[in-house]
Amino acid sequence: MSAIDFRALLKAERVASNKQSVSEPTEARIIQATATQAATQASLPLPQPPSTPLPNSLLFSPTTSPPPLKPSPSSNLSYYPSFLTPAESALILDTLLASNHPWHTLTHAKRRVQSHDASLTPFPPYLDLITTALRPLFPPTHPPNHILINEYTATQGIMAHTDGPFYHPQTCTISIGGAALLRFTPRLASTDIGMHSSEPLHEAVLRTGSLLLFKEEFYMEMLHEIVEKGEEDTVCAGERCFNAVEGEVVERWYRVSFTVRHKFN
Ligand SMILES: O=C(O)CCC(=O)C(=O)O
Repeated sequence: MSAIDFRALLKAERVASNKQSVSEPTEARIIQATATQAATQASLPLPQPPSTPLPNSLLFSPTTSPPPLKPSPSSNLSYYPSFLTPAESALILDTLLASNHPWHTLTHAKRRVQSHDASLTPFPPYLDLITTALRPLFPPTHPPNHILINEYTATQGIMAHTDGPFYHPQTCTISIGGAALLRFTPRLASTDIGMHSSEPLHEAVLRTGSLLLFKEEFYMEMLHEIVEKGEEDTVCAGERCFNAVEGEVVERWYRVSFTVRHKFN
């Protein structure tokens, strides 16, 4: 799999899982990521070959697409609400679910992950579309060359962690499916991966089709996490959530994220 910090994240999730007094609910993945009700269905996604061919490029361009939403707390946190069109999102999700790239199911967190390292194997064409569109947002010396794909049910999250020193300190997260609230919490020391976090410093709602880019202090000095939830919604309140209105309800359901980085070789 990928870098050492990813292993640390798995370990942290295992520790947290062992602390839980109740077993995780038996969750199933969802057939149609475009149907909200599907979030409660107990059925596995059926791999479906995409109905249309891949385009030559995504519509997104940092110069012609709408600029990142302002105001954000820092220029090192940028939210692009429309990185993918609904048609592009559906095509990318279908291609992902129909691909034969191996998934790794996390033993305790239960979600499925895929790792793609272009320094080992070229990206498949549908991921090339994403990295090509993102390339202008990365320094030319550190182009995107690594993608981690996380698949979540409505109740799953990801423990507080940093992405670690094996990558250029910039992460791009693209979301398809349900929304999620990404919380940035203080990082106390380099060994804090997986520790219970204190109050979030900042939050960002990750909606379908969006791109969140964070770097520098958001990468180096803060942990990020998506809290594990029951079926209830998350309420995003207060000034710390820069891209939601106060009190906005964030609907959690089936979600896939693509986290794109430059991995040092
Ligand atoms: O699902 C997300 O948006 C976050 C994923 C993440 O934090 C990671 O891959 O390190």
